[in-house]
Amino acid sequence: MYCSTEGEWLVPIGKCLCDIGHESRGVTCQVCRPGFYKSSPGNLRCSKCPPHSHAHLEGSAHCSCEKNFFRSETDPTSMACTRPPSSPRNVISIINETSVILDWGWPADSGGRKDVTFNVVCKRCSAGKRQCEACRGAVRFLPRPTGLSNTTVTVADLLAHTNYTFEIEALNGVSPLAPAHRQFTAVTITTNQAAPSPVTVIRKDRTSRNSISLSWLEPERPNGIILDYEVKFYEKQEQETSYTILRAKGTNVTLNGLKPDTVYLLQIRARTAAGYGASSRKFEFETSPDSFSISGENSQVMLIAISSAVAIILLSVVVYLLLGSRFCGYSKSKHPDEKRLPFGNGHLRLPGIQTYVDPHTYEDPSQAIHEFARELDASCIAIDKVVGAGEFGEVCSGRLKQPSKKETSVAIKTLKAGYTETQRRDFLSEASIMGQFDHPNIIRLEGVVTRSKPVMIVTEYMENGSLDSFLRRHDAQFTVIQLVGMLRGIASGMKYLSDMGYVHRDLAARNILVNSNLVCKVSDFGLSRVLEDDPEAAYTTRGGKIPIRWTAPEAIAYRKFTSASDAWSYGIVVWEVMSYGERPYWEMSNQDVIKAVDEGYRLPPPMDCPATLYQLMLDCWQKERNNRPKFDQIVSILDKLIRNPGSLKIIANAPSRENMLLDRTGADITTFRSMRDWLESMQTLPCKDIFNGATYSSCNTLAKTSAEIYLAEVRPAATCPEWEPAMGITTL
Ligand code: ACK
Repeated sequence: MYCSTEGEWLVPIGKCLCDIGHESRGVTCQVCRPGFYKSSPGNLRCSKCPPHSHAHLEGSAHCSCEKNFFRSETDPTSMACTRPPSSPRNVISIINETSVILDWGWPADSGGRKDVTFNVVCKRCSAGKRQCEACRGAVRFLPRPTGLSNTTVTVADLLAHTNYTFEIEALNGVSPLAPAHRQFTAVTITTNQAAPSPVTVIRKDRTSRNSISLSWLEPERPNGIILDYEVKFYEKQEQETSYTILRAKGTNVTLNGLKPDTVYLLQIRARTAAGYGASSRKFEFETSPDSFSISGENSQVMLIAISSAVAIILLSVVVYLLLGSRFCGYSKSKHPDEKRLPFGNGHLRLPGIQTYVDPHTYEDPSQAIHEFARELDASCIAIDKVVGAGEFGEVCSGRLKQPSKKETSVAIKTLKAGYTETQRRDFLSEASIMGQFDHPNIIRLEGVVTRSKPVMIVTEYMENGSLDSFLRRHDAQFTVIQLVGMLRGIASGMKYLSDMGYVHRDLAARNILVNSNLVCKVSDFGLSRVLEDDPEAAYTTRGGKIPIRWTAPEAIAYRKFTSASDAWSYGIVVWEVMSYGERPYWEMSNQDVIKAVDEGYRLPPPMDCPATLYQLMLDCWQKERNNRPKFDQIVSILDKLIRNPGSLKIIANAPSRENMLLDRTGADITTFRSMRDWLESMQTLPCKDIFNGATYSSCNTLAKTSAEIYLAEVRPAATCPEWEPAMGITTL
């Protein structure tokens, strides 16, 4: 008996409890058998050790974890032992100038836990050196670099033209217990060139009646070597109707020939090889009302009291000489690069904007090839194996080792023996075209071998080969964001080509190559293709035929190939990607495809295709080519989708995947029907009668919802007003 707090005797009641590691058997307690445990006193039975743990001894209070399995401090003893997750999979990087979106797949093995998070480590690696250093400076991670629960992160404010390696590490609650087993996947990227950031600090050094001297600080992020600055100025009261542009090599300039006592507005922008950066804000300056020169805002104003006319003249002479000698350094006469370009209202075509040169315009084709492609010594190339058959010969993989350069993997297109001079010229024309391009989403030409045989075109090697077969091999294995990332890359490459004035004419998934980082690059820059009459043999690239299923109606009908017809083909590529390499229009004949498309039918959405992406396809397939989105708009739409993954959640599923076409001929025809029905009926009845059908209301509802998201969140309505009325959203 023992005493209570109230001073009364307490009589213990109840019964005996079995100790930890023991269970009650009748009136006795027995030890837990090996493989069983009991972690608290009581009369419960011993429990079997949870998965990945063991208890070799009898009477165990808990089970120990197997090798490489762990229990975190907060895990109950009844929980299975777990291990760190495996590394993230399928990392893709979408580079946009100096930022990169990294997206990856969930680890194959989460280690038996649900608390998986990701950390991203940024390292900067110099090309020559093996070692990388942690990224310094103002690199920004959105939303953050560590503890990410989503499988995507944006890294911004990187340096231009720089190699970075990102280690994406998967962690869970037991990862801190196994620090030696970091499970990460590394991806190495090279940032693109980027235009310089704006000039933010401009200082007025001196003003006179007719001139102003200015200096400014280099932009905070030059992103390359600044070639020159453009200084644009105009009288404030003229409101930019007439302006003058000066180009300056350094960070100062003198504006001469100004009106006295007049307010001028001025903007400066820097130029690098990547083009012009954004203009600075407008700075306001005023010339002096009289012949005195006054030092600038930030310098001390010196007002000299001059009592006699002689003194004024003397001072003016001195100041004139001083300014004159200082300004000479920046004057036109001493700087031939600083040109004065007065313009009225019109536009000014500034240097630095590159356009594509058709190699066929060269009288001598060998001149074009040597202008745009580097001649390689055949001894620098080692061929490893044949990877495919090109139109002119085999395509091989191999290695290129140029003097004082690192060995790189390359693809080698060969020209088969016995070629004619025309075949040789046609074969090499692809290199003349490719050699003019420099973009991360365009296949890069390493060089050509023309002075020995076999004649070869050497390009960067793309480990995953053509996009169509790659997707077929990996059916349903990527996240939507990964697919959109690939599409973004293709659109970015196409934007570059259209900016260069190059029309591809054969954009299709088979002509996109994929590297080991899932970066997609546009390839196949052959000769222009011409439609021939035989509709059944419509596609052999160099045989003068065109790929009907990928080609816009106006290009088929009257060979109107433009960047807008490339946009149509891009819509077909989006369909191919979202259907993992399905053949557009399935087994329909080319003639039937031409007829169906002409009558307003369009491919239906692939299975599980986000409504927003399907809307993009429909926009690319607008009959009126001017209503199709431009590639810069496509890139920005896809960027918005990537940044706003919620916009990909509504699925535009057709009732069934196969043999369905979507009629877009009129606003009242809004249903899906089987293609067989459709083909049969087309021969007998007007389509409209046939298609006024049963599934209208559900499809229409879906169309409305997806269209709302698309309009509200994705499509840049403000920048492309021509999209609005003719979008065909109500006809989905
Ligand atoms: O799908 P693939 O393996 O990828 O088969 C075709 C084949 O050659 C005929 O075009 C492959 N191929 C073409 N260019 C390259 C390249 N730059 N890197 C890797 N494979 C390539 C293509």
